[in-house]
Amino acid sequence: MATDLQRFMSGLKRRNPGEKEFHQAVEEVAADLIPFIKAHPKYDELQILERLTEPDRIISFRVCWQDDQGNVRTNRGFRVQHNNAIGPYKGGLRFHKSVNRSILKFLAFEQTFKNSLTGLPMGGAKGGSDFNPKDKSEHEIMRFCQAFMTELYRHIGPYTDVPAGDIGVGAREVSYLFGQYKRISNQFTGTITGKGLAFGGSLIRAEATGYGAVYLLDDMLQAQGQGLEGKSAVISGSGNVATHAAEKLIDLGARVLTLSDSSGFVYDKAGMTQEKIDWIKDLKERRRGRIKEYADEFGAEYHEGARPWGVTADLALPCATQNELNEGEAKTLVANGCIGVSEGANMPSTLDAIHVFQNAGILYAPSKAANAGGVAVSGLEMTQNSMRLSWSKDELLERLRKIMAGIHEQCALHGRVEGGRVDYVKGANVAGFIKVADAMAAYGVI
Ligand code: NDP
Ligand code: 2IT
Repeated sequence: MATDLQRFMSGLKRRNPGEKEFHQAVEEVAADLIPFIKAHPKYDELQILERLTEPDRIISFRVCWQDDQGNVRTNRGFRVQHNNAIGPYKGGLRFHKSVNRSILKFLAFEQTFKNSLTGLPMGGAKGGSDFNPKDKSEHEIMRFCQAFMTELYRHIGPYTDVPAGDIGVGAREVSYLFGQYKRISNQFTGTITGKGLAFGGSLIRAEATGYGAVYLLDDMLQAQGQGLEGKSAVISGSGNVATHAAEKLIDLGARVLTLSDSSGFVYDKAGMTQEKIDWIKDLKERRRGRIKEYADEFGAEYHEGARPWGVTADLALPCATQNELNEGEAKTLVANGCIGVSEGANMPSTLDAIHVFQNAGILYAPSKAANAGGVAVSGLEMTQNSMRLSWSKDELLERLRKIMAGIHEQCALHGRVEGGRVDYVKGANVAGFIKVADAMAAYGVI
């Protein structure tokens, strides 16, 4: 006989054919929520889970621009406005050749739970384009951002939907997007976060996702009477999230052994330092180079076409992309003595990999909890924009630290399982759900 979860998933798959990333994200959440809803039937009567797995709306549009040779190029742009029960839609924009509806639907769905966990009034959304920024000139990137915003601007606003960055959308792209938004709308509002400090941006927004993922790991270790000091860590990615996670780990006394990009990973047995991380930030942000150059510069090992999960370490932080850590790799990490995983990326572990971590009983912080620091400081950027004031670095670090501690507390409250252990997946799913579900219930059938 089919279980409730199987029945729910077969309906979802029928309604959303071929969207495998979306199916995966929903299955992880539904596995925890279906039993929770059974115990709290009011959510069932109101069909909250059914409604929460259907985005409020999906906007898809053509983006036409001209390359440096004058050729006309066409890309597809999207905004998935998933749920605004507890605040304006909020979530990043991703520019990557792999972007499609399924990927943005999974990201927007996850964002709704993540934003709820921060305790700030933000709904969930995600957007982006299949535009590949890698082989494009600065001028091409600017023209693309302007063309993209020329269509997106009518769907967003400070009380409607507030985009930000994600893969392929960093400070440069956010600036071009915001500049075009301001120009067309003729309004200076906080409609995008991750802005430059000169035009309404917030201190520590760039650092927040990586730092937050490390703070949560620290809280999980501390709850077991342990700490980060002296622990070794493997990290994937070398972008915004990965470099700032590395920076905070080093700051708190851990040893960072690896970083990667889509071509391969570097293994620095001597351990990375703040100077080396600064070098990588310059390599990636300004020079737009490849991680291999790190190995040449600092005499580290380079493993072409491979991921770092085979390197022995106490901690693992996947900070690149979805499904970058599979079941076999999870088993290797556990067999090599890994005791803690914190997901800087969104949905980096496959469902089977998650089950390996859960069955091994190691500390595992799922992405919707672990990487919530980024959107949390985006929320604080919105607050500062509304007040027309800016907080200091210390004030923001303190607020971020408290928000991550609050997420740890909520996970512990809702994720306690037999034997006193905390299942952070269950905790994050249930805690994130309750606030959104109660708001939806209060509105009636809409
Ligand atoms: P960046 O664009 O700054 O960096 C992305 C990194 O991941 C690069 O090293 C990139 O390598 C690597 N990467 C991207 N796609 C792939 C792929 N298909 N296979 C292997 N490696 C890949 O992005 P961010 O650091 O901002 O984002 C990283 C992750 O963190 C994403 O999952 C994002 O959704 C998530 N996240 C980001 C937040 C933020 O505030 N920026 C907030 C919360 C989550 P290469 O250059 O070779 O492509
Ligand atoms: O996945 C994410 O949480 C982000 N890319 C950040 C979203 C935001 O609005 O800052």
